[in-house]
Amino acid sequence: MIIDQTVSIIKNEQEKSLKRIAEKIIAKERISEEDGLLLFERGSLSFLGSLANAVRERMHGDTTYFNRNFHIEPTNVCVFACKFCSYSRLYAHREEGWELSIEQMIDIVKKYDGKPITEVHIVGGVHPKMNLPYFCDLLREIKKHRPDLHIKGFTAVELDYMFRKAKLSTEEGMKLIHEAGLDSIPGGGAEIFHADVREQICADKVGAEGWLHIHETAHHLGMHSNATMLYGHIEQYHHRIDHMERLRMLQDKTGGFNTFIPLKFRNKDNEMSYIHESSVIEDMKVYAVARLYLDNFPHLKAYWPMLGRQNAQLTLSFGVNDIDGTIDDSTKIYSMAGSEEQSPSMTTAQLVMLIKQAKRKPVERDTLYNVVRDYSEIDIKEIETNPLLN
Ligand code: V47
Ligand code: SF4
Repeated sequence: MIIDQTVSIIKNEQEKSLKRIAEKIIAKERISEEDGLLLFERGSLSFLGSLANAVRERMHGDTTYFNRNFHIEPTNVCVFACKFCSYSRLYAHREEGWELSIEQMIDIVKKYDGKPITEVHIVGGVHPKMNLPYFCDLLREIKKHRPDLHIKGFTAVELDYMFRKAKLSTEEGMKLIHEAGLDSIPGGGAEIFHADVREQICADKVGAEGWLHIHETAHHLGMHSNATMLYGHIEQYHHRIDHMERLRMLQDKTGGFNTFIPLKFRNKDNEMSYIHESSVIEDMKVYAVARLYLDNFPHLKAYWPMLGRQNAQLTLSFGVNDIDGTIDDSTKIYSMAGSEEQSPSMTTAQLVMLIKQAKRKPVERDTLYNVVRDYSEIDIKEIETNPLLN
């Protein structure tokens, strides 16, 4: 009896706390780390979903962005040994991997000649021989061929290695690579910032401070960047909150982040394959809490090649307002880790359909979220048959 009463008091206290958090969010007040933790621990899916959706609609209405991009993965040879990575091969085993020459990468760019693509996304392994001058040459060649293409490339992990090898400070290296043509920085390499987790899953690559410093430096140069969080492995809720707190603090300082991208850990063929993947319910909670916690991040993105199309569609009710791009079938980082999308590629018509089915408004954007075209009033048949639209 006493136990029952105690449980009921605790439950009531928690319900009151959740109500207070909801009131803060509705009043546009910032929630604390403690609040964030309680949302993960006690927030039901429907509670989190309705709050996150309210925030999303307050910020963006029904607008759901996508972009038209393609990916280049220069190599999967990597000096690091992240335990969750299914994609990389050590230099000693490089015959099992790939190493693209500048000519081969320019040939990939040329495949998109005449197509209304606005962005190239370049991310790969950290190759000991592909150095800063090599990538600056690549960037200059891409810009020479297609000056209007926005180049979003190289995670903070790749940049940190390149700059250190070139014996340059982060500021010097970033200035050099920006001048060579790098426009913005993708969000990868963040994983989980907390040292207790980082030491166990990716001990040898740049740590939280280094990752944040690289992004801060880019922001000071006027570049924008994204941030990711690899979730659903050994991390606990407080590690996720700590991760988002550090990002929120930097964003308060610089305002340079565009979008936050939670990345679901996939468990095929890596040293962490013994860990079960998170449930769809947990996935949706991560998106919702991210939308509620990161009040200064303008956008929340679901990366569909990794989540799958149907789950990506579902995230549109849990705070997400961006589902990345058309991509193409060349990206291997997720297919090798077990994603359902073995050759991820969606046409514009398919992306528009996916967004319209969720009763949202599909809008093509460029990397910096300038509107390229509003597709809400354009008929799917017209998109399918007009090569400029599809
Ligand atoms: O940092 C590696 C992740 C990231 C696995 O900024 C895995 O628009 C899940 O940077 N399961 C690199 N994730 C990808 C990246 C990215 C992706 C999409 C959009 C943007 C953007 C950036 O891929 C790595 C790591 O967190 N990753 N292995 C895995 N087994
Ligand atoms: Fe290398 Fe990136 Fe894979 Fe880590 S996640 S091993 S840095 S390719």
